[in-house]
Amino acid sequence: MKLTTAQFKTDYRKLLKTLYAEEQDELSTSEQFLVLGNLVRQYLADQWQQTTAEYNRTQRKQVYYFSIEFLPGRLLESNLLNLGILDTVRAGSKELGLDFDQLVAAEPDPGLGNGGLGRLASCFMDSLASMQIAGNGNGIRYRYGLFKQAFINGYQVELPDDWLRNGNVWEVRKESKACTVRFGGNVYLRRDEASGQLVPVYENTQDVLAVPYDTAMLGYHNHVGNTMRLWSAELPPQADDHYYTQADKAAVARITEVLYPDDSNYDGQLLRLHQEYFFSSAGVQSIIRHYRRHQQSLVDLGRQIAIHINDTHPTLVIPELMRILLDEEHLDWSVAWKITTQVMSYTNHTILQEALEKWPQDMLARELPRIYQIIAEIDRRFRVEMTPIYGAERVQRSAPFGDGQVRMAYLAVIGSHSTNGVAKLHTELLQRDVLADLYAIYPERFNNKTNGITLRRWVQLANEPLSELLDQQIGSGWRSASSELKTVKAYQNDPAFLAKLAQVKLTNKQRLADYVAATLQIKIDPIALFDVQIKRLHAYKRQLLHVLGIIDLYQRIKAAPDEHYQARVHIFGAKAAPSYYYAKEIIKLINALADLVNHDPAMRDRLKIVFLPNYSVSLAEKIIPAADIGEQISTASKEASGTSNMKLMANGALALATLDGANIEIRDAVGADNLFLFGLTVDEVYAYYAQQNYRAQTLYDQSPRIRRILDALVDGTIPGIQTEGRDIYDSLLRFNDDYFVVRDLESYLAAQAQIDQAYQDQNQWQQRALENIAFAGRFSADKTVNRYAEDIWHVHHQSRPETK
Ligand code: 4GP
Repeated sequence: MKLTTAQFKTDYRKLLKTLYAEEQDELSTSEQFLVLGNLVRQYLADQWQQTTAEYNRTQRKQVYYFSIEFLPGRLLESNLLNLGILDTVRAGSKELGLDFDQLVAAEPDPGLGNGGLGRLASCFMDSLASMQIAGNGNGIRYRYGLFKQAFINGYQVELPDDWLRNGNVWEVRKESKACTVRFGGNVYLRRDEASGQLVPVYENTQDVLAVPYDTAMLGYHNHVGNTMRLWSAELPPQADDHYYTQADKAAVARITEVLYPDDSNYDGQLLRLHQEYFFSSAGVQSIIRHYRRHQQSLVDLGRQIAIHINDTHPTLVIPELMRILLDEEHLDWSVAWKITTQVMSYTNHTILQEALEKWPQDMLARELPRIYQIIAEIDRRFRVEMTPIYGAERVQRSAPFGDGQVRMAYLAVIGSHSTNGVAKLHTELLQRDVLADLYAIYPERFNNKTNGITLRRWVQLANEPLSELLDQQIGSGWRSASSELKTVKAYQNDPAFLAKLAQVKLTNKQRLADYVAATLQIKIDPIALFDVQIKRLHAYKRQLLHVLGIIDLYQRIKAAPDEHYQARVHIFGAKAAPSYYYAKEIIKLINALADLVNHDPAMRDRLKIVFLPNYSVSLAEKIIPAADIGEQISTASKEASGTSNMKLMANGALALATLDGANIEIRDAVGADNLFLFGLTVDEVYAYYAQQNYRAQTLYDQSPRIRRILDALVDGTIPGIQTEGRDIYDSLLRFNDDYFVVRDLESYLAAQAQIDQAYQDQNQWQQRALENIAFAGRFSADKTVNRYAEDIWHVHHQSRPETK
């Protein structure tokens, strides 16, 4: 859009007066943010309204991306960037005497997700709009986000994340578009006298009103404003014959009160089931209602809408759509089923057994009786159809019902036309292992869609110094067409350019160092190598391996203080699920080690450990541009894809990585010389499983170095971890190290030694960083959503947005 600084200033002053009727300097930073946010809301309104109107007018096929988590990050800057007025507003703010960076920081960062899965959903929202795909988000408006993490005495404590405290400038409440979602009660089918059709009769249900809150998702310089719709649970309006009490109100509000704080882990609680059905049902109802307003026949539904199931949490959209088509639209089962499978598609995000959702059949029958009946019929028909072809055993292993439970991933595969994994290796493992029986039955449904990230947020916004350097060197075309990043490779032998690249990294490291000094009072030197691991705390992601590597370095410096060591700062960001005891012990270990190392004069200028609390999208934006090394060190096979690996490479960090998830594809893109690989391969891990011949204790007995490192957990080297140190030590030796930490330790240390060596030659290091940046376009979410659009959703898209 077009905006002059003068116009912006006038608009800001006017709105400030309307909203607060006060002088500018009376407002707090947070209030100033609210004025600016509201103003940007006004600026984007045209674009948003016109897109919605255009979708209604042209009846383009719509994609609905259902996800129980979204992690959009702060929206002020990204909306300004997408509108093309970031520089103008920044300059105007300055002239108004506002501290723009402070206003940006005053925006709450919506923590409506745990990690990769939720952030991927938001990267996709951004790319859908930028690729001009008619894509809508559908999720839950949690009153409280994921907890705020603080450390007390090195232990994680969880504080409420009251992100809506000052309201949310970006959302619009649309009570007129509310839906009713039914829980519990009894249901039976009765033949309607007049029409002769079977209709369900519900008794004693608990009805909950789902109220949507819409947020605009803007495309980059293309005048598109898509919508992310988040649902909030409320009581239905008071009826004459029924009164609700305060307690009723609180019970209903609980459904959307708080996000389940668990990543890659399944927690089969009733409230979670309610959340899942709540947003699935409300979403599908509103889609069909909207569709019905514009279309006569439902037979075309599969050509007009696509519903995407992001992990199994929204799988109940399948029986819910069947319910509407059968009970309300009176279609035959076979017609309804054909439409449903045509509409639905599913992404799996993890192969961890503990993360595969299964609901007890009796719980589902009690809580959602009609939905249960429909799933039972899906199960019955699946068995009838497949048993003669595939045999009873395979069908029993892969049907929706099994062991008294409803297996949600199986239901998702059976009730949709597409199932995808999120990296090549992950998709292979789904086919070979986790979903092998269903793959044998429906091979044509399986496909891979390697994850991607939006470079707009993760480079343009997070790393302005790099963006400006790229503009100078290769022009700004890369900002809308990420494949143009490749052209920067032409400068890999240009020492002047490499020096500038090094300077950019240093600037970012200084910025992070300032932030660390201000928040943690730890002084770190930007000249040191910054080695970063940022992700949820989980045993399979192996933060422990990283910690053991640091213990090794600490011990080596202690033993030979006069040697030369590459100065290092190890940076962590990680939340642990509140009930994940082991993960919390690792947090305590990291903090205790940090305490020891950061106060030891022998470590000064050589080794520092920084554990930044409350890892979030906005913290990631600070850390990633400053990283020299990004650790992606999961046990091979366990990390479905990873996405911080892509963000880090795009910012010129080199990966220290196992051959897991998308790391393999990153290696293929940049070449094995431009990252540091180590550790067991998937085949080796699977061979250990098959032969059951892994013994961590033997490795400990054989290697003095491993012994010295592990002993530090229990011999008092690190003060304050008597319990934690012992538990972790036991997990490795007594309980035989589920994630092969000990097995990979020496190979990890060797890779770290290579890194130290490589870092000495800064020219070559920058060449490698350049190579990573140049190939980051391959992992642009724009490309990923285009592949979804073509192969799965079959929707019209534009592969290159017009730039205005
Ligand atoms: C994550 C996977 O662990 C990660 O490898 C992947 O990159 C990400 O999804 C996006 O596909 N899974 C979760 C989860 O966040 O809750 O299962």
